[in-house]
Amino acid sequence: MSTLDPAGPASAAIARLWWLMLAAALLILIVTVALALYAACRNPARRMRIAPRALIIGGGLIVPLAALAALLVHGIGAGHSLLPLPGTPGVYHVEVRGHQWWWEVRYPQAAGEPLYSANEIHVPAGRPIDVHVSAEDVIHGFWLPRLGGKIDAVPGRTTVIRLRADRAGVYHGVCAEFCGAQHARMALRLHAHDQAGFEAHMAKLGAAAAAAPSAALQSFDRLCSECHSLDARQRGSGRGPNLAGLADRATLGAGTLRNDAAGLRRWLAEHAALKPGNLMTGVPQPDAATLDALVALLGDAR
Ligand code: HEC
Ligand SMILES: [Cu+2]
Repeated sequence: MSTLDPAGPASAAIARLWWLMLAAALLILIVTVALALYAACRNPARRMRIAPRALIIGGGLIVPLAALAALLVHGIGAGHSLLPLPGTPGVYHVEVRGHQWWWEVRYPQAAGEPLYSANEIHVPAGRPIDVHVSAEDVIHGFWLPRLGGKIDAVPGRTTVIRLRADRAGVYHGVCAEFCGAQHARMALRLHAHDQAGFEAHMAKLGAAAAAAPSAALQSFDRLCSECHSLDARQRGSGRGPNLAGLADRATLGAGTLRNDAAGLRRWLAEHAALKPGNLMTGVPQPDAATLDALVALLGDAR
């Protein structure tokens, strides 16, 4: 998650600014130390004095003004590269909503209903992505360090950040604004695919959950559907992450556990202890047979 390992134009501009500031700070440090050493080594009788007025005007006005002006020029350039400027062709649009403590993802579709997912965002690589960021409850911070700067997720408004992943790959992110007890367990991932891989992923996500009525599904409806949907085309109540395509996610509980059969079992049995205070509350402990059935149901595609 290093900002110094940029993978897109927005983060590259920020990294350039960082290196520039480091270089300038180092240069100033070296010059200052050299002058101090020079002054210390000189014969005291021949020591040169700088008039106080010159020191104030030079050191207090000219140097900071020059430094701030240089920073401003570069900062404006870097900030500009994060803006969702209109008129850019081929922009892909995705919506991300912060919840305590997970990320809801909504993919508007050119034709048809939007698709919902959570904690992992899939996008095409090499294309500008406008991420429309909002929040359900408190202020969260959307941040994918290798792709761009942070942007606040504010309840009641939508902020937009433009990112681009130059190459296919997985990019990790975190919530960057303290949002309550489990702020540290609010990770997210962005998968950038080539066009074919991206289309395949979205088709898979949108495919009707081949939900043959089963005992597992009945248990799910009874215990879980108040908060979760198993169908990417349905948001459900929005109280919990959409669980369609859960098997394709790397983690459970927004980075709390690895997502495999053992992890799923642990999450269902111990989520309150693993992520204390998380809002999956009041779920009766499923008996062993129900637990097996739910793990099989959610781990389906694995
Ligand atoms: C009261 C609402 C509620 C109920 C009922 C509920 N959950 Fe959850 N569930 C949540 C919330 C909220 C989260 C997100 C927790 C977090 O990461 O902070 C969650 C997370 C999960 C996750 C992790 C998803 C991910 O992508 O990280 C799984 C799996 C899950 N729930 C399964 C279930 C199952 C199975 C049931 C039924 C036995 C159930 N939940 C019942 C609210 C609920
Ligand atoms: Cu948060």
